[in-house]
Amino acid sequence: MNTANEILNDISTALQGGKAKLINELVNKALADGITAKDILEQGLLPAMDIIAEKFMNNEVYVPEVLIAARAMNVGSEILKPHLAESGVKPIGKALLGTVKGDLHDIGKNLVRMMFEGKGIEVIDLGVDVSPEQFVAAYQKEKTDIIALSALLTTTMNEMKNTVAAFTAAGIREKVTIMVGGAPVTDSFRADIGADIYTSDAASAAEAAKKAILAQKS
Ligand code: B1M
Repeated sequence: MNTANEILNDISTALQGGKAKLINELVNKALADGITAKDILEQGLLPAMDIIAEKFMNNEVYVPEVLIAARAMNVGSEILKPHLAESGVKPIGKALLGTVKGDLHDIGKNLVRMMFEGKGIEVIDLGVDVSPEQFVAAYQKEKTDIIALSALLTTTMNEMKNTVAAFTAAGIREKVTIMVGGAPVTDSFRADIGADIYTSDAASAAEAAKKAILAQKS
C-alpha cells in the first residue's frame, strides 16, 4: 500500500502533467485510503498549482499546459466537493459568485464556491466573464445576501469597481455585502472601490461570508 505522502506526491505530479483521468483515480484512491479532502486539496492539488504558476511565470510552461493542469485541478476539486461540505447543514444564506468581466480564471472562484458550500452557504455560480449588469440582474432575481467577485488579472480588477458602481446605480448597494478576492486584489484596493470585504484565500472568504450573513440576520 502507498503511504499518504506517496499518493499526495503522485497527485501533485499528475496535476502538473495535466492528467485529469489519473487525477480522478488518485483522488478517489486517496479518499478511499482515508486521506482527508482538506489534506488532498492543501497538500496535493494546491501546491501543484503553485508549481505550475511558478513555471508559467518563468516561461517554463505555456498557456496550453496551464490550461490542461487547470482542467485536472477542477476534476480533482469536484471530487472533493461533497467531502468538504458539512453534510446535512441547512443553508444559512445565499451568495452570488462569479469571475468578473473579461477574466476567464475560475480555479480560485471554484474553491470559493466549495468553501462557501462547506459553510452551508448556497451559491449561485455565474461562472466567468460576468459583467456588472449580469451581477445586478442575477441579484434582482435571486436576492442573495452576498455578492462574491473574483479577479486574477490586473486588467480586470477594475470590473470589481464597475460592479460595485452598478449596484449603487441600481439603488441596491446597501442591501448586499460585496466581497472581493483574487491574486492581484488587496484590502486597500477593496477600500478604494467601496467593497465590503476582502480576503486572501477561499477558506477565509467562506468564514467572513458566514459571519456577514449571521450579522445581517441577527
Ligand atoms: Co492566467 N494569468 N492568463 N491563465 N494564470 C495569471 C493570473 C498570471 C499572474 C500569470 C503570470 O503571467 N504571471 C497573469 C496575470 C498577470 C497580471 O494580470 N498582472 C496571467 C495572464 C497574463 C493570463 C493571460 C493574459 C495569458 C495569455 O493569454 N497570454 C490569459 C488571460 C485570459 C483571461 O482571463 N481573459 C490567461 C489564461 C490562463 C489560463 C486559461 C491558461 C489558465 C486559467 C484556467 C482556469 O482558471 N480555468 C491560467 C492560469 C491557471 C493562471 C495561473 C498560472 C494560476 C491561477 C490559478 O488558478 N491559481 C496564474 C498565475 C498565478 O496566479 N500565480 C495566472 C490557483 C488558484 C487556487 O489561485 O485563483 O489566485 P487563485 O485563488 C486563490 C486566491 O486568489 C483566492 O482564493 C484562492 C486560494 O484559496 N481567491 C479569492 C480567488 N478568488 C477569490 C474571491 C474571494 C476571496 C478569495 O472573495 C470573493
